[in-house]
Amino acid sequence: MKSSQDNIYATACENISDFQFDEKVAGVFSDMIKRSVPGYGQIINTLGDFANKFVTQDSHIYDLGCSLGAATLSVRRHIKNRNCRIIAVDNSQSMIERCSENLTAYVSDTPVDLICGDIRDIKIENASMVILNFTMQFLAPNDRDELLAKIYKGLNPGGILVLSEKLNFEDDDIQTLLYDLHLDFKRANGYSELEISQKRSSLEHVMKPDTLSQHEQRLNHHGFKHFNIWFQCFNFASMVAIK
Ligand code: GEK
Repeated sequence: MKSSQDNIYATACENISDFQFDEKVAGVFSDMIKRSVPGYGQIINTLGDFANKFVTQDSHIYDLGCSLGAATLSVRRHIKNRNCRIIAVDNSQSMIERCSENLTAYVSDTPVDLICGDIRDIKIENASMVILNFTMQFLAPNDRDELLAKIYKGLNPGGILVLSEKLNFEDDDIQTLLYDLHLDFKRANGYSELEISQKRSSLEHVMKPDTLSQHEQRLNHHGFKHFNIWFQCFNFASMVAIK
């Protein structure tokens, strides 16, 4: 996947507007997410391993908030069973256009329905795997319950939800420690103090992380029988919940 270097926040802006997944962001997204989310590459690769274990014949796989299609491509490479269909959804037209190009660059027997739409409006049915890879944190907190209820209903018994999110922590010292380690990660990846602080302002009203226990309680409440965190680096985590 080719991508230009992210320097969106490199020059000082007087008014920082709320972060949007627009054409500018879509054009640098691959670089942005790798330099901003610790463990992103490992999570993407492991989604393929989960697909290998959980995707069943004649079932659907949903990639909700698919961006440029990294998770869809990883899953599609690993599906062993026949007659599956991936439904990849994003409400950014710029992301969907680039995602479509990325998907057509590879040959596969598994069809992908690429939908430009809101994940809150998508019907989920006959699913053996649902992926929310750093997407739910962008939904209004009040909409998260309804989305998880719909996902639980649409999953087949034994189906898996992989939920990756930035986390908050109840313990203030841990919050500060892991937050600071993440800032160091961004600095080590070449982001300046100005870029870091302007991006933080742009995300302030747009991305609302939950704590691990909020996730666990919500997933339990909606009926998921098995839950655990399978990956964590600083304040970024990926969780699994099985129906
Ligand atoms: C990856 N999963 O590379 N409906 C549809 N799409 C949405 C909505 C919504 N309500 N809200 C946000 N998005 C990807 C990375 S990025 C995470 C996911 C990040 C989309 C939004 O347009 C964006 O493409 C994606 O969710 C979040 O594995 O940037 O930190």
